[in-house]
Amino acid sequence: MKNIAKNYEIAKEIYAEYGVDTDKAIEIARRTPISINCWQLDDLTGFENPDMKLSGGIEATGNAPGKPKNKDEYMKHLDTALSLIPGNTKLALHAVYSDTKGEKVDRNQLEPKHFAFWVDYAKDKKITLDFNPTYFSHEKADSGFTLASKDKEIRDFWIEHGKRSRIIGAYFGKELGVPCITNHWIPDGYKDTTIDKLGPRERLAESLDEIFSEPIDPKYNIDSVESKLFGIGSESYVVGSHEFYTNYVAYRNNCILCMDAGHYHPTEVISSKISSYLAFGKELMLHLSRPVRWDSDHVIVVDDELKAIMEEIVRNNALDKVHIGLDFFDASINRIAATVIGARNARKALLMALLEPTRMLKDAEYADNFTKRLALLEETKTLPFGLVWDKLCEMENVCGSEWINNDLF
Ligand code: RNT
Ligand code: ZN
Repeated sequence: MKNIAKNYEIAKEIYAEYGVDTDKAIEIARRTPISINCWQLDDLTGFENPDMKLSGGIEATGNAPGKPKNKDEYMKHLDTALSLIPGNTKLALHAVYSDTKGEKVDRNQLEPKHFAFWVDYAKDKKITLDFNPTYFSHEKADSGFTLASKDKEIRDFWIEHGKRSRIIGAYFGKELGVPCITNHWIPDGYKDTTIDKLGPRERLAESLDEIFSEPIDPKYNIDSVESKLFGIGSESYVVGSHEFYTNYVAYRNNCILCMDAGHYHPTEVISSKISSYLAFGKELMLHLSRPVRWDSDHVIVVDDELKAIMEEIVRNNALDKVHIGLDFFDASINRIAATVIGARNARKALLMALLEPTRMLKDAEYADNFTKRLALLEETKTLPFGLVWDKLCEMENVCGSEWINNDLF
């Protein structure tokens, strides 16, 4: 058995030599919300239709056994996952996780009551909720276009879905006392060389204007719009590009930008972009994901980019400005464990950033002592992070590293 208390005392002393208060780091790491994507548990199947075919150019590849067969099984798997995830947790739902009690309710008819059971669940588990309209996996998205469609009837259908999603988000926020982030991602784009790139973007701007026309108190709901570079079937042109949404957010000021770590050129990283939004006082939503060669949505690991993202948030004092959400789906490994691994990694990386001797590093930088900056950065890599993480888990009543003895494996 590990001696968590004794180990922690040693770690605390070592970090103090670098001017880092480990108690404070743990406290902030515990209370910062991290929004866990509900869709890793069942490959984004949801409850709307058991034969759901995922569309929109996103894919959960693999066929590991154990995918939940129905809502009851899904909820049990979620219970297990949550029991292994420490810290202030939000759960990000998608509109297809509604409960319509057997009644056929289309996406443009969804109401808060179809998600009331989630509010009860969240209250019971002491978590809060985020929301995502599902602008895909539906016959009205079969053309590959939704809010930017040239067909007004299609656009109107999805505009109504967007509006209703915000109302559901506001309901979550009101009930749970924490603003819901309602994240709008659409698949719209073309596979091959596109001639009119402007028309669809003008239509998208207009559709969004209509969706956001009703003001909602940000105490209850904040909307985010998620950009993308390409998808399967939209390799050549995506209407909702990074530049499109960056401009939309800046000019309209009615929503915030969501950056997904997998939605950029292979050598482009979101960690380097965060400060450019903070410089203008903007809030941001993040989808932490791991693109392996493409937007593959692998489970996030504690890699350089995940650490860099958390460092940017912490170094810039932006924990209340940057909303941290997860977005991955891997069907080749145990889906509950995948959720847990990703969620724990996000909070681990956050704690790592909070344990950085940022003061000393900034002092070296401002003194133009770049040699010291580099030396210090390298020294921090061997500090006893794991002992502090074990302490955090113990305080949360969640297994530390011994969670790998769980019978999920
Ligand atoms: C797709 C986007 C989007 C989805 C989820 C399921 O490329 O990343 O966030 O993954 O809405
Ligand atoms: Zn995403």
